[in-house]
Amino acid sequence: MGYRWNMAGVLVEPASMRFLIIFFLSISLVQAQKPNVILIYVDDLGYGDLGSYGSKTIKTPHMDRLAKQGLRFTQAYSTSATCTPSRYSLLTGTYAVRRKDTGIATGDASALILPGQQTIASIFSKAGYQSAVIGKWHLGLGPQGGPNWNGKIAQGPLDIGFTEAFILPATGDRVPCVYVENDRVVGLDANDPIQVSYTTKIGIMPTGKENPELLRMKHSHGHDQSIVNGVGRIGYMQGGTAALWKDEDIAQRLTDRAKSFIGRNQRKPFFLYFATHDIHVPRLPHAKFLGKSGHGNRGDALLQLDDSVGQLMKTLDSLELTKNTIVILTSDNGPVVDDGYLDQSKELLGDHRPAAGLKGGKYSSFEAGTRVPFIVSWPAKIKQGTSHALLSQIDFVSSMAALVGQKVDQNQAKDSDNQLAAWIGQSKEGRTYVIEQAGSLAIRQGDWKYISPSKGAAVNAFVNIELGNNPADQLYNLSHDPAEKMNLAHENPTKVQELKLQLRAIMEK
Ligand code: NG6
Ligand code: CA
Repeated sequence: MGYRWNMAGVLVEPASMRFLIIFFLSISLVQAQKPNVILIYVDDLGYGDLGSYGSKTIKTPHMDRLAKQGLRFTQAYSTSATCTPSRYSLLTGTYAVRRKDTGIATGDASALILPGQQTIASIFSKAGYQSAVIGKWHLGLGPQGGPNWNGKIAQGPLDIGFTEAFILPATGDRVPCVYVENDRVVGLDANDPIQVSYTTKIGIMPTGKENPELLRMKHSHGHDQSIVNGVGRIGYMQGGTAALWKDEDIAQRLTDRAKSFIGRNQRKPFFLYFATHDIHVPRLPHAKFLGKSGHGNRGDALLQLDDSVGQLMKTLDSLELTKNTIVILTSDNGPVVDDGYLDQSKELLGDHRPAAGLKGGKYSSFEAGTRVPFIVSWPAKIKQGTSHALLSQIDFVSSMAALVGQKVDQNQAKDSDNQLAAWIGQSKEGRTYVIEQAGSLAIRQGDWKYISPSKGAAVNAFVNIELGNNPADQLYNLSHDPAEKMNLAHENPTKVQELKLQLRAIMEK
């Protein structure tokens, strides 16, 4: 007497039945409570570009709301001062500098992360998350020899753990200027196949070099190959006319796609890697934003970016997902004003200070190259405030794995530590050191920063940025000298030696 059928069709006594019910209930509660994660990975956003990081002239209310409802970090770093290596490290948890082929990728590069390799997406997927990448990819696609633009593109985001992808293959200024959805170019006409070359001119599309009169936005350096939508790009392409993106629509197209992903997955846990094209060049914001910042196209692109973030937040609000969604907003590298197009950003910069007084910028080993805004919002768990913990994006993989209870294969995520407690404000301590990759390799440990010797140019005259390359050792004390003006290497040979050895030991790991 008293025995019942359980859900699996097995006869059990009432006490065990109660236990089973509680067990299944708690499992489903845990399921229900799994937080969603949105990583907003902005392109080329500087430490001083947001109101919440000191910008006075360009208004960024939505990103500031994120900062206000969450934690704003002051000492957080991307791993590199350019895009491809930062993204590689972010997604894999291994410093890109360990590989020779992770410099800025061309638009026809083959996949840098191979099928089956562990990534943050594969970890989220294992934890039962839907995971999408929407936006800029720039990590190569396809097997050796590059992707097949006219068929199924093998070796893409779907092969490394993402359940859905809607991407720009490389950057806005690199051909092919088309979207890829999952593993196919969107809107491609089979009778007008795409060809791409990064070595020789192909096809009949005019180039910026030969036909500058056809350009609606002139380049200041580079960007004089195929003209797409009146803008010179890097690389040559032919065909794919029906599939070409419209630069002015990119932000909204990506935002709409992200909103739809959130809407479709509102009842499942999801991970959204939202990698904006803004505020990278070419900066061609929608007419709604053009001329609105008073600071040229870079400022206008910031307004557009803020609007995209606002739309995502509104979507979360309306679906009542805000509370249990972790939103992280950060950047792949520091700021650059003229990155190759004459778009009035330099002329109208005015008092805006994209790097907030830090030295250098994009491409640089100095602080502005990699110290970036970093905001984490999670209303259900995180107290508002500011954290000075030392953070690196290299820890995204291990920290998020810890969040969702997944094991990390440390052989594959060699450099990633679990820093979840610091990321969600439960600890004031972050890492003891960070590695910064640019023309030379730097290490920051506490307040000390050591930049290893490099023979590269000291200044990139095109972008007007001090790169931090120096044939001699450089040592700075960031608490006394945040702008890295005084090289203290001579006076502190012991510190130089200590950091040099530490850097070597980490790289030999
Ligand atoms: C540089 C481009 C620059 C930008 C950068 C990559 C020239 C002269 N400059 O080579 O415009 O595309 O590569 O930026 O071509 S990143 O943010 O994707 O790393
Ligand atoms: Ca970038």
